[in-house]
Amino acid sequence: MAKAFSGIQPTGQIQLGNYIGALRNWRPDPGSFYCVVDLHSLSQPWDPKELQENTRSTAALLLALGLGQGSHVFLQSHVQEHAELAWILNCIGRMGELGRMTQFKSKGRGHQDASVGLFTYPLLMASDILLYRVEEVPVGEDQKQHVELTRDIAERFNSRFGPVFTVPEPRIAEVGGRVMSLRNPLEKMSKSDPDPNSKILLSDSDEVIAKKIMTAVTDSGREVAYDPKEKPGVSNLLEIASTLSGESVEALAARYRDGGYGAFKRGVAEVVVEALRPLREKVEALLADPEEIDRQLEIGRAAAEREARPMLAEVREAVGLL
Ligand code: AQP
Repeated sequence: MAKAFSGIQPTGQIQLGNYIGALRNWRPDPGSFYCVVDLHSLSQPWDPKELQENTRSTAALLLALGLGQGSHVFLQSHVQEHAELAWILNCIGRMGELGRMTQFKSKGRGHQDASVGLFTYPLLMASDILLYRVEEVPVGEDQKQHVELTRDIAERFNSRFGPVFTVPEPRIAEVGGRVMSLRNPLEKMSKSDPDPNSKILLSDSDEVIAKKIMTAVTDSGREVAYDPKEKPGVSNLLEIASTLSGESVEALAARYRDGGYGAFKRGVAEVVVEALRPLREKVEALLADPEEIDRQLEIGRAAAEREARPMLAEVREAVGLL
């Protein structure tokens, strides 16, 4: 049982890709830490009130998934060691390697008004991970490059100052590591996509989920087949249904092959609705009791600090801070 760390940004409401690519693979093992990375979400323009709401609802989701039992759930900004280690790692990371991060290239490069935080946030992410001496980081495919950067930073630090950090591995699901937009299956599904029909939110009602899937962009032809290159829209829906039902994409494709896209989409919608409903109901119940959310986050904060404090003290000593 490997110790794991992962985080999720409260940059909006959580979408199905976050769930399939990441949250579903977070295991409530002792010694694992899961975090709402609220500081990361300041790297893009934000509304303070919305940030508060999204932070609370994201925390409620992690708690509803049972990650506060066994493992620990907390808010990044509640544990100050993250920000301090981030500064030290900012002095270890290099401009060139951060400039190669594809997320920065797509969201920030060439934009003079992009925040400096958007450029340096992978080093805050490295700090999040390295504070907890974990072996694994379960993430979606889009975050793999940042975990690889974390490994490079940890190795560089260790070779310069001694064996302080555990070097973690990314853990990425074989199917569902990159769920695509329902409106453009060549782009990943994203919280911040302004088109509400591009993404399924975990808070969407049964009816809204079904409607979004029925209107998802599919491909030319009529045949349901798994072929991400030629049929990216259908293949995306097959992957979504497969991860949530446990049936292989091949078995699902065989079942719906000649029945037309309508019957296929109805089948996918049913799987998604049934998978998300119990989770949505648990989140709604928790959100009705914000004090309980705060109580559980406080327990998580204390557990996280017990790990992060001695780790940061070791780093400070290694780099020569008095
Ligand atoms: N479409 C996706 N398919 C599979 N995994 C995904 N993840 C995100 N989108 C998909 C994974 O979800 C975890 C949390 O993501 P994040 O909050 O750190 O930010 P992100 O990767 O930038 O996700 P979004 O939804 O696209 O947010 P915005 O719009 O704010 O940029 C990560 O493990 C991520 O890989």
